[in-house]
Order: sequence, then C-alpha cells, then structure tokens
Amino acid sequence: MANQPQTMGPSEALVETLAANGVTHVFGIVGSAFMDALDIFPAAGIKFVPVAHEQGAIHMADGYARASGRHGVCIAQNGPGVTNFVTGVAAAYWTHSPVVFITPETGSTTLGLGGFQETEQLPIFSKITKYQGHVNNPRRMAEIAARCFDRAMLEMGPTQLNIPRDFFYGEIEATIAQPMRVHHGPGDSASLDAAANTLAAASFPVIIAGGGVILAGASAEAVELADLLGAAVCNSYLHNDSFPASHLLAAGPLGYQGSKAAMKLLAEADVVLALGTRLGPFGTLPQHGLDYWPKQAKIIQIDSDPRMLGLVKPISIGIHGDARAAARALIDRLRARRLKGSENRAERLSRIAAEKSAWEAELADWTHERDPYSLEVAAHSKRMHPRETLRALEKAIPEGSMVSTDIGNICSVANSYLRFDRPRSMFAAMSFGNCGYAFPVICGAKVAAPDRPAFAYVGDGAWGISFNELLTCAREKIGVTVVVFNNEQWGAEKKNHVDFYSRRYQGVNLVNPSWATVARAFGCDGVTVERLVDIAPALRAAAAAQTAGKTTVLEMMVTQELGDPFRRDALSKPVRYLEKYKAYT
Ligand SMILES: Cc1ncc(C[n+]2csc(CCOP(=O)(O)OP(=O)(O)O)c2C)c(N)n1
Ligand SMILES: [Mg+2]
Repeated sequence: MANQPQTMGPSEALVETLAANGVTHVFGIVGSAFMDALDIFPAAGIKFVPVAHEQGAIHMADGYARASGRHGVCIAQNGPGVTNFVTGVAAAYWTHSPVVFITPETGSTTLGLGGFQETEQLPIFSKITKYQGHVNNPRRMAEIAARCFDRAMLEMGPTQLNIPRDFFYGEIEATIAQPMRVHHGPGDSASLDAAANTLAAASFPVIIAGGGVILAGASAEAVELADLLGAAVCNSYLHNDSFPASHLLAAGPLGYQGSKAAMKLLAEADVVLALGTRLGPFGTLPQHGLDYWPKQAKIIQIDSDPRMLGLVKPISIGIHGDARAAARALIDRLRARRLKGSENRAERLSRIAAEKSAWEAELADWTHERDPYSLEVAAHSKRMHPRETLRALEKAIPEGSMVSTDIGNICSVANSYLRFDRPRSMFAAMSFGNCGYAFPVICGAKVAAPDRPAFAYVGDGAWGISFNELLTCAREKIGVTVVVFNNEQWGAEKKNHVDFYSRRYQGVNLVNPSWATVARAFGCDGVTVERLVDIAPALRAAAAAQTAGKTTVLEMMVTQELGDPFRRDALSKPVRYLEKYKAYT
C-alpha cells in the first residue's frame, strides 16, 4: 500500500483504496465498464460475489454493512446495471448503512451523445445518497474513492462513486489515503448537563433505544444507563436488537405490531431519553388502539445527525452526539447523584414486570386474528394460523441468529415475536419499505457473518420479487434459511380492500407454484411445512444445512388471516361523486 505518490493505473488506485478500507467482498454483476479493475480484485484479497440482479447486489451490500458495521460495497455496469441499484440505494439510505456503490459511467469522450447504456447517473441518486463522488479526472481516482468511504461512515449512509469508464485506464501518480474516521463525540456539555439534571429529576424515566445505539456500538452503555436510572427501555420501531430482550428493563418494541407493555410504559413517562433515534413518524403512530406518545413528558433526544433533532416530535433537549459517547457522558454525570427515580424504583420495576407479563399472556392467547374477515377465511382452512406459526418460529430460532424481515402483513406481525440479545441481529426493511428486501439482505449479512445462523422472513408476494437470488446462494454456497409465508395473497394490501373497499379485490390474490419445489430446482433445499409440530425440526435442519453453505426455503402454508392494517392513518373510506362510480363506496 502506497502512502507516498506512486505510479499506477487508475484501476489499481481504486482497488488499492478498497483494500485500504478493508473491503473483502464486492457484490455485483460483471460488466465491460469495470473489467480492468475487476481483473485485479483477487490480487487485492477482494472476492467478487456475482448476483442475479443488481438490486440483489445493493441489498446484499446493505445486509453486509448492517451485520458487520463495515462498508458494504457493490458495483454494476453503466446504464441499466446502475439503474437497477436505485431501490436498494433508497432502502440503504433509510437503514443508515455505510454502503459504497460504484457506478461506472458511459465514457467521458462520448457523454451526451446518446450512445450505448447512457443515462445521467448522478441526478438519479441525488436524493438518496449522503455523498456523490464523481471522478472528473483519472488522476483523482484514489482521492475521490477514499472520500466515498470516509463519508459513508461519517454520515452513515450510501455514497456513490461515479467513474467514467475510460477513466479506469492510463498512468497516474496516486497516493492511497488511510481511512479517515471522524468521531462525533458526546455532544455539547451544557446540553448534557441539562439532560442529566432532567433525568435526575425524573420519577418515571423511559429510554427509547434506537438504531443509533446499534450503529454506535452503544449496547453496553444503554444497559448501564437503564440500570442506573431503573428505566424501562423500549426498542424503536424495527430495532428489536437495540437492547437485550432478556433484560429485566426491556419492554419490547414500539410501533406497528409492537409491544403493548412498551407502549403503556412509555405513555406514563415524565422524561423520555430518545437515544440514537430520529423518532420516525411511522414508528410512533398509535397502535393497538393506544395513542401512547407522552405529550406532556420532557423529551431528551440524542442523534448524530443534528437535522433529526426535534424534527418529528417536539423535544425539550436536543443533543447532537454519538449515542455511545453521549450515553457514557450521561452515566458519568449521573452515577454519583441522588436520583428522584430511586425513591420509587421498586414500584416502577414491579410495574414494568407487570406490564410485561400482561403482554406476554395476551400474546400467548392471541393464537389467531379475531376480526370477521380473518375468522371467515380461517374457519374451514386446514392451514396454520400466522401468529401460531410466528410463535413456533420464535421458539425454534437458535440463539445468536440474525433475522431479516420483509414488508407484508405477516412479516409485520412478526415484530411481536422477534427478540434478540445482541445487536446487529435484526434487519428489517426500514422506512423505505420495499417488498423484496429481506432475502438479499440476509444473504449479504451471512457473507459478513458466516458463523451466525441467518433467517429471512418473506411473504409470498415479496418472495416473487426476490427469489432469483437463490441462484446466488446455490452458486456461491451462501447458506441461509428463508421462511416464506404462503398465504396466496399480497396480504397487507388485501387488508385495505377488506377494511376500506368492501372486499373488491384487485391484484391481491396470488397463484403460487410450490415454492419448495422451485427452491430445489434452483439447487437449494425446499420444505413445505403444514403443521406447527413440524416447524422446529424443519428449522433446525435448515439451520444445520447453513453450515454446509446450503440454503433452504421453508414454505409455511398459512391461512389468509390478516393482522391490523399498516396504514390506518393513511386511508379513508372512498367517496364517489360521478354516477358511474357510485357503487364503489
Ligand atoms: C416493491 C414494493 N411494491 C409494492 C409494495 C406495496 N406492498 C406493501 S405490503 C404488500 C403486500 C405484501 O404481500 P406478501 O409479501 O405476500 O406478504 P403478506 O402481506 O401476504 O404477509 C405490498 C404489495 C411495496 N411495499 N414494495
Ligand atoms: Mg402473502
């Protein structure tokens, strides 16, 4: 590695910069645009992981980053390969994943002539990237590539490295930069003092542990702070791995299909510490009929992105800092202090325990949905209830596993049944909410953490979008387990037809092949599961097969029951004015 200027080719400058950033895997589909760099990947210790579709590559890079905390990297052919990245880049933007996606561009000497595979590649990604590095001269390859890697970590999100394809060639003088990691620090001391005073005066403090806790590696600090305050800890929406579920103070996840215990405890807070969370609108909506956001409470929000402070919810104190450093600073300020919350600590702890056991009992009883539609469709079905299926899966999933979840009704209901004791374990499709996210993401996570059992929860509709990556699993011997919920419908959307459109179904009923058979045809294993008692053995066998690099599809045959809708907030009963549409209400 050169820290002094050295003569090299731009491809060598790029690949040396990847190596300097510890890159060992790059996901993508081969293309003539970057052959010159690809050729020397092996000599730099970089494995190219060929995928079935570029959307799979960017999702795998996302999953890789989420599991490892390191950069995820992917590359594609200029034009169509690059536009296939779009959805995955938007998804990675909202998962805050440090993904560097490399986009070779049409040649600089023909740009604008409308040649082959040409499109403007910067505007497309301008709103879903933290930084876009354009190599405007081959001599700047190393400098701009390094900046993409630095910025992806600095701002926790995708960065684009755009390279006119002729700029891979030539002779340049280049210096390979060492990675520059800038730490955010705990935030300003006046705000931290104020936050400590507010927490010390709290009689019912509650912590919301967000994705920032995971990104900052602040799990131990979150536990220490919660113990010190005797505060219940809620996970922010879909970050069930932000605080150990087995901890006495863990109240469970907020948001859609979350824990009623978490919601009820939060509703009672006089002080909320939102640690590493932007308090996203979707994750704080009323659920289970509970409008739980404590409007009277003092809210202390800590986020490494100052633009998130007070953006969604009004706050009393905003701290622009790293979740780990800020939590440590608060612990240091509070450790020797008299805390008002100590006076009623025992009472509070028993309240937390009572809410948790009430929720557990309710969940244990909630074996199936009870709305009229669900009762009707399940009445004569021999299939498994989705909730019972999720419960059986929860019990069977080995400790230390990683689970990704897709968007859909059953995957969303799964939120109540996914518990983790270690960070970097749950990879849900976050705010971008694209169907087809979970499977490629778990493949990327497995490449990053090959020793951890890896599971994807996917609805049958979303599976139709993403199953092509079974090819990658078979070819590359990536062993994961996919749980496909076969309810023969795009259930989450069908729920809207049921609730708002008098069951006028359009485009929501699916006709599936045997997904287990399809999996076997792809060179993977496939098992159709029709009885609850078969779930645990099937899952154990599939988990064991992972160690041999074998992927298994477990096709769960479930009823068409549907849990509470996603967007009760966003839909309303139709109103028609024209005569010809009057019946459509
Ligand atoms: C790429 C994409 N297309 C469409 C949607 C809209 N959408 C949200 S949930 C959903 C249904 C999911 O169905 P399925 O995967 O079968 O899961 P189920 O709801 O049946 O459990 C759809 C179509 C989306 N979120 N993403
Ligand atoms: Mg479905």
